[in-house]
Amino acid sequence: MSKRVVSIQDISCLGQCSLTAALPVLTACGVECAVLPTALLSTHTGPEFTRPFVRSLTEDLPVIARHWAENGITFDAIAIGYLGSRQQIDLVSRFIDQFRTPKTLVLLDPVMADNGRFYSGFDMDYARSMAALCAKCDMILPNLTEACLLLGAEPVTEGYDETFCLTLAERLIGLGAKTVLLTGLELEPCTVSNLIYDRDSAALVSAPRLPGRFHGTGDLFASALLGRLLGGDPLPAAAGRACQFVGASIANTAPDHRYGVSFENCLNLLMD
Ligand code: PXL
Repeated sequence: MSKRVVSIQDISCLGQCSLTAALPVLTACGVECAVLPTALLSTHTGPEFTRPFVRSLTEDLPVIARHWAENGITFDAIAIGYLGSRQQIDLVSRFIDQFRTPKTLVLLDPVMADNGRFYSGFDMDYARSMAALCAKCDMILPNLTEACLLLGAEPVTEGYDETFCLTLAERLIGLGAKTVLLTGLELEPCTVSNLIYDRDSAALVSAPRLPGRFHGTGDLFASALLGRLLGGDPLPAAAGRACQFVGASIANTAPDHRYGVSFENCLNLLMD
């Protein structure tokens, strides 16, 4: 029987990110993907587009959750991505309390910043609420900027080394998550590394860094990682497979396609 995940994040109608990435990726991994859309946006908020139309679905989240609870629905995993407000963080926190069972894996990508800066609409108050949500999660997947902001520190973007990342990961474990996966690190030239860290072990999963900056790769990585984990891969293998999938998707993207990556022809890499 396939596993069931609920993916909690916005639906950007166009943009190859958030739910339009999670649904196909988790499905390719053989996982049933239910969705709890937190907002409807005409596109993502990246600089490739003008300001998008946004309809918040905040009020609808508890109604949907209540209906699921009424029908006895449970989830093997709860995957949290881009959220729009501190109120939504609180609602997601309650959703975890309502739906977590002893076997549920709760995975949080604290999407709010990259390259040393908050994305549009986020600030330190939001980062503090996100840090509190980490305590309820089994695994968190911040990039380096998000990791610093979760800890209330100035974002670091260059001149760091593995020791610095290990210290950061140790401090993030202090927020309460069992496993930290620090994504998108540049520890060597032309290489992208992910640091997997928990109380007992630390491992680096690395791949060649492809030139350019691409939107939505973090969302694709998070869903591929979760899909492979639920498919039975051990964490380092799942991270390796997710890295390979994202790398191939970037390589498959035409240079003039700026707003996302063309991952569709690479989904086969995630299948058994
Ligand atoms: O890819 C992360 C993401 C998801 N959803 C929306 C975004 C972003 C990043 O900017 O704007 C709406």
